Amino acid sequence: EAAYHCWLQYNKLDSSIEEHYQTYCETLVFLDHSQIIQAAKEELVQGITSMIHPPSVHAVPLEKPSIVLATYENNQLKDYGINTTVLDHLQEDSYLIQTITYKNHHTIAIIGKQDKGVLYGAFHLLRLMQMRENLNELAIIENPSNQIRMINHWDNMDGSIERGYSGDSIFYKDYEFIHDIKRIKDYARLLSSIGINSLSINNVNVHKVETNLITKEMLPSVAEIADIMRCYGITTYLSVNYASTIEIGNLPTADPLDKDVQQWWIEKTKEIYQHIPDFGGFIVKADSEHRPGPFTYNRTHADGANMLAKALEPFGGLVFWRCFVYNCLQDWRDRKTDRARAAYDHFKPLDGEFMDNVILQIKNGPMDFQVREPVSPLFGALQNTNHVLEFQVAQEYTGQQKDLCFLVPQWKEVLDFDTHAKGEGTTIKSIVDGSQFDLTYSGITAVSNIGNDMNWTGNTLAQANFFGYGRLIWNTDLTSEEIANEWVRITFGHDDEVVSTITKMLLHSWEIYENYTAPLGVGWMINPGHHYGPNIEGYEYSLWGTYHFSDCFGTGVNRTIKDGTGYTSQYYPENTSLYDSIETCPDNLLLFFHHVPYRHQLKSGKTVIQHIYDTHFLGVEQVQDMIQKWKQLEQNIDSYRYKNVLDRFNMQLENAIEWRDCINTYFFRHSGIQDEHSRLIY
Ligand code: BDP
Repeated sequence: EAAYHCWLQYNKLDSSIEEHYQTYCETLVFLDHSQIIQAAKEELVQGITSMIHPPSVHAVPLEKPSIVLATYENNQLKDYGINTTVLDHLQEDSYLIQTITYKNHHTIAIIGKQDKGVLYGAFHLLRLMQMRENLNELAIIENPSNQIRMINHWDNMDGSIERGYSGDSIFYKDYEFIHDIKRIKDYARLLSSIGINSLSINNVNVHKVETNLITKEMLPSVAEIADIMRCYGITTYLSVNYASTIEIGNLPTADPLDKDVQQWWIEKTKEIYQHIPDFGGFIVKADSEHRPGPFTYNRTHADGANMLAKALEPFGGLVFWRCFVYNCLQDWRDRKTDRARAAYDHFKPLDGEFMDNVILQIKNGPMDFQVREPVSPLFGALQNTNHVLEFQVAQEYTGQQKDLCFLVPQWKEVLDFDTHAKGEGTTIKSIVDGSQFDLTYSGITAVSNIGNDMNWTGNTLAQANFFGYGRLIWNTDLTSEEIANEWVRITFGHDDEVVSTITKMLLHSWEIYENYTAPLGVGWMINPGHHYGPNIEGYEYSLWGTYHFSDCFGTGVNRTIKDGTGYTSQYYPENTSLYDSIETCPDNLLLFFHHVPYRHQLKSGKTVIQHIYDTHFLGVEQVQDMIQKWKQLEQNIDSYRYKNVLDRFNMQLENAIEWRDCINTYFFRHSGIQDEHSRLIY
């Protein structure tokens, strides 16, 4: 089924283009050997066979047109006259693709700095062919923007996935490993085709059963997954329970300064590396949402993280320590305990106290993957601690892969945001790629959106988020348009109407989703627990710290310095004043930073209340419009994918209508202000 293959479609080419590609594709020459190069070989053979016809494969240079693949220190490259010195200063995952003449024959050379680069280059060439590009004058140098390009699974061993919207886990079922080697291998192919090089395979909320993943009973099965991932250049990680010493170690404590605790982790880590010699390390969610952590022992998060880092250090392992630490039992009447402040308040004072193999993992915003949030002020504030940015590819708060919400434009806004940490131009992307503060480890990670549904992502169009995430973090300068267009073409083919309709849908979908959900950056207003659909006051009087403070006079959260929570002071002065002043605060974040009367006038010229009404009516119309446009594609898309998406759109419409009606009615009745177009009645 086309849906299963996602963007690795490799459909038969038209004869005109086939002729052009055929010259090169008759012959493949692999000058080096490794497991990873073997994967590149399999992929090229598979791709070329199904697009054109089976190539012949060789291990020595041949005097005829060919595709030649090697790592850059291979001596035979001299004969080909290729200068590979540009790779000297590039990252280990970099590669070249060049069209050259070798003994009078047109040849395409794919040269990786290491074997991983060869594999990435092979996928790149296949993508060029899927895109129908001309191959005659290729001169490509690729060097990833980010060193760590990771995906975190939130899979549980019972088979469920926390915040999973595409079926169950591909790794576990009924507290056992599934051992579905074929599917895991296909997953690895998808991951490496977009440059992902790190994978954690279990939920950050590590419950009783998953705590056992680091025991001798289960490590062989973890190793089996790691073995597959390794062939695709992907390092495997596990989320661990901070209190493992108590849960499975028979110790009375998890105090990070306790000698027995330290020793237990040293032994345990040794054991893990016996099973998986290139094991990546641990992901840790500690002292967050009822997970255990060092606070219990009056220790800091640096104490906790460093204790694990010491155990991993001899093996080159890493600790990803999450900064999603806040009090989820806070007293909502105390407006000074603003949840948005929490990550910065906890971790900024510890900057510089972490070992070098600890990487702090920071969500893009200060709250929790809402449709609109400002950027976390920890970026730019941490200057002496390795860290990565965390996105959520799973659409927990953005429609749960029923509603269409292409998140690349949102991620781009985050990456392009200027923190001003070292003056103008200190963008988030230049911080998380490690260059601004010269970090040893840096990059981007994200919560996975895949499951065992036939099409991996529930809504087939949600494949675009998976693909887009990988492509964007590999090259943070790609535009949303480029990524969307590329994905549509290689996934659905080159029919003009299909390409233009789906590309436009993707590019507008975030804005559309925002239109009918929580307005102006205020967030939440979502059903507690499962987080789908509206519930305006669902969290308003709970302890989770996520409020909008709407009453009959106004709405929004006052996070200003003068009389609010003071959150705005966590930014560098340029952004503090931007957000602190109601005059300069951007409309789309107004209610995140300010409490305003309903008749407050936005920069758009509209009042807040009229903006709410208008966007909510508009959002529903936009969904209706997408459905109409989708229906026009029926003849041009295979029936599975057509129907899969149409079903989701119908659910989205129902959802959008419910949001519109709940939000508009709520604000109408609270404010008593009529819609200018009289669309509301009591
Ligand atoms: C929230 C999810 C929750 C996760 C938590 C986390 O609702 O299920 O456990 O984030 O990131 O978005 O740890």
